[in-house]
Amino acid sequence: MKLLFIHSDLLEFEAKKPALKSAPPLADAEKAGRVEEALVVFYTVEKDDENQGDVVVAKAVAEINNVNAQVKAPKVVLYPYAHLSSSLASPAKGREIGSALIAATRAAGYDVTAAPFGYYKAFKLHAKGHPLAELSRQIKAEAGEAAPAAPAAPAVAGVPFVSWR
Ligand code: A3G
Repeated sequence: MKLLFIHSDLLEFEAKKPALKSAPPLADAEKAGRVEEALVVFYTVEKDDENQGDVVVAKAVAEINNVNAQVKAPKVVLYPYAHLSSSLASPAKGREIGSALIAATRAAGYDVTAAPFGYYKAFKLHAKGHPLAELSRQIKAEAGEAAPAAPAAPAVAGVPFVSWR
């Protein structure tokens, strides 16, 4: 799995049209979003993740914890993005592991917005531009590796972190 983190003032997105035949229709509330003060996490599920989704998801949540321990964003956006790897998981596995990532990130205590999977989307993103506002991570499961216990999110006060501005 590849992750691209953007600590942002604002993300707006809008689903335009399905990119996959398997993309289910979206409820109105799912079609568009606007999130302020978020750690935006673009994720690509890779072929190598297909059989060890639980390990990869647990490691991804640990990376979200590591990054958010530094930037202290009050919200997380999980944004499926097929452009961070040339070795993609199948759409079905991508959706399944993406859904598990959403559930695990919520279970870790984050306020999560999930951008729709399987759609072309317009988006507007305002990155904060501080030294840690743009980071990337590559996550791999070792052969036979068991999933670690789900890590909990570090507590984030309800007040947005302001010292980078
Ligand atoms: C877009 N430009 O990328 N990992 C993450 N998302 C995936 C994957 C994958 N392996 N496969 C399909 N849309 N998708 C917008 C999703 C993702 O929403 C992608 C769309 O399906 C078409 O590939």
